[in-house]
Amino acid sequence: MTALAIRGVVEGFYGRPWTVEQRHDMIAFLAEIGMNAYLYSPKDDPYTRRRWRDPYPPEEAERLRELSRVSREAGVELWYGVSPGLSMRYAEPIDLEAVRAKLTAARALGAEHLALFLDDIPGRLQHPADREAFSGLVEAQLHLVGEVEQGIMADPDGPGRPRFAVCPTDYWGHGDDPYISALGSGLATGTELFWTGRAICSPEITAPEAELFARSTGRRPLLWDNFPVNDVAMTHELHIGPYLGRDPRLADTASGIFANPMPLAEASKIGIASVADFCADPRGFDPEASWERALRRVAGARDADGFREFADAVRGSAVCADDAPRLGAHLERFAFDYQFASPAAAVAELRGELRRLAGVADDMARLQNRALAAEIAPWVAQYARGIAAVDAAVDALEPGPRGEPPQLFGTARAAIAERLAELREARLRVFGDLVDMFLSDLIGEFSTP
Ligand code: 14T
Repeated sequence: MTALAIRGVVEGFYGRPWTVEQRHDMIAFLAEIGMNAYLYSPKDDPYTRRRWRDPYPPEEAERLRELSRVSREAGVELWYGVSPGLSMRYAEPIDLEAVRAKLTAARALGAEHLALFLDDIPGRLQHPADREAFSGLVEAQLHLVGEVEQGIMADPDGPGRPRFAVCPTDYWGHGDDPYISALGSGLATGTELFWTGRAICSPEITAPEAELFARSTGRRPLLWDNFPVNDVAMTHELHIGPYLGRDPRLADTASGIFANPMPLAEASKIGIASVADFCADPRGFDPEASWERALRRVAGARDADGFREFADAVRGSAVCADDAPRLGAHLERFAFDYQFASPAAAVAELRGELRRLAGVADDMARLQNRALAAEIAPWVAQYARGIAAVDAAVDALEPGPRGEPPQLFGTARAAIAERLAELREARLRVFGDLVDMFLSDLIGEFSTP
């Protein structure tokens, strides 16, 4: 059993950063599930990115110091990442010094390891002086990285032996694209290089891909896994499904994994717990079994079964394509039985199931884990709306003789069309496309009369 060396969470999403309490609670959770790293770099902490040059004011500095104390006591290594790329002038000594000062300050506040993030910034040099001084982005960035490597990482007076990781500007891709190959080849030996896989949110990350990355960059990738993150264009999704598509052989071909979570800290624990399982033993990892355990761990034994039922409707994510398989099976059964067995019995059976699911929705408001209940509330409301809409639709059917597919007409059709419009308006993704397609079919949305 080979565990990955670096196993952790990067608070690296866009949106409201976690609160101090959520962060401390998360560190305790990481320790509990066997992770060993927490990387602080919320995109919307002004001092990591937009105002990266500014030092932390005393109060915020104190928070970082406290975070390092909490981490140390838990046995979780604190990393700090700065993102200077939005306004960096690579040829400007003052800016190089400012990056160094920021990272030095982070170490002084207790961060053990450091990271330089160059993601989501202009892909071309913006300042005329930079274009003059460097052949291109790679050369400019290597100049900056070199300063940090020599300035801080080689500091004989600094405490401990820090690790250093770079997030490149092209942080996803095949692993041997010209930018990443050139950047990787220019880094110092021990410097870690982040990679999110083939895509930003990669459905799969395979060992051959990681090997290609390693060959072209001179180092195994440090995986920045954009799971269960739901920021930017994904804010209408709740990512509490299973962790799929990670090659067991990454045990030998990656240097570690940082999972990038959701702004919803409590709900993120589900995905994070499965990433921890994978990191502990990639070859023995069973995604579905790990998921079931994670759901139980976070929701608690009392609520586990109901929560499992709800979670089935929001399994989908970049790594998981099967949305709501349980309701899906019932709807498939219904469509078949309505047409080929007994329409009335098919309606009765589906309505029974829907009544059960409506009960699950009610239970979700009463979860013992209150933080979890609050975070998932918008999706639970959408879940309840979806179930109510399907129930209303099926109730309005007038089952005739067998052989006819279910169809709604007249005022019933109009009423369900309205519910469908409401579901779409809410935009929250629950049941994947399942309920939408079911209702759309019943009202014959796209069939010409
Ligand atoms: F650094 C990277 F590895 C990375 O993933 N950067 C960001 C990350 O902070 C964010 O949470 C994640 C998921 O949205 O993806 C990157 O951010 C993006 C990616 C986009 F495609 C932001 C906007 C995009 F259009």
